[in-house]
Amino acid sequence: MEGNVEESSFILYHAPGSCSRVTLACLNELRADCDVRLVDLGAQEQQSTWFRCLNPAEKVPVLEHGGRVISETPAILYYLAGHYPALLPLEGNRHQQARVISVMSWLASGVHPVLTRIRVPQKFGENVEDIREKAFGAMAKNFALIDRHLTGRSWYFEGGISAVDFYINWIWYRSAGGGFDVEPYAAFREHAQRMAVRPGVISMESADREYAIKLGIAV
Ligand SMILES: N[C@@H](CCC(=O)N[C@@H](CS)C(=O)NCC(=O)O)C(=O)O
Repeated sequence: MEGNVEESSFILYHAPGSCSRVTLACLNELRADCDVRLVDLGAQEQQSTWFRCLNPAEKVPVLEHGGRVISETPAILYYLAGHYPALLPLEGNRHQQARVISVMSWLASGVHPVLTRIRVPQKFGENVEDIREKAFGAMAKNFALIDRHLTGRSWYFEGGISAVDFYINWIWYRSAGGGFDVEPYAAFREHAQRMAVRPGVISMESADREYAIKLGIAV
């Protein structure tokens, strides 16, 4: 049952280092009232009964708001934009709105799974080196597309910084940390430099270091 949605604060189920950093950084940038609940992926807490009740797909992030539960990063960002319109440029016509959904869907379904193969290739087979090599090749194509799009612009969409900038920034950070060579992508690198000084990113990174310490893991 839904509580008083408008007066409720957000609850984010988050795992340090994971894609829930995108939502966390956005919430921090917006200075939204948010309670973070940690999910220990290393201890398979995403498979626990309590977490499965929130998300049977066993994935973070999950956002709870006034009793409403939302999973999947694009859906969460879309929901948050209903409360914070500056988060996504959704005020245009149906085609412009579809473009925003299209980019987020591509990041979630076309780019993130490649990143998972770079970071945890052992999930996908025994020939770990081969899986990583192929994923590096696929990620190079994704980076080239993002880099080309960012060339000559500061942010992904013309109107200014949006949730998509936080989303691609997480992909940059996780790819670089996973050994992918980010150097050839100058426009994307400059974007990462701009993102590194955003208040939402700075506070998210500092909080996430603390969360990781709490769970005894490295991010
Ligand atoms: N499509 C989902 C993917 C979420 C996802 O893959 N989350 C990872 C962390 S980055 C996770 O919870 N993994 C736990 C598992 O696979 O067991 C989204 O965009 O939110």
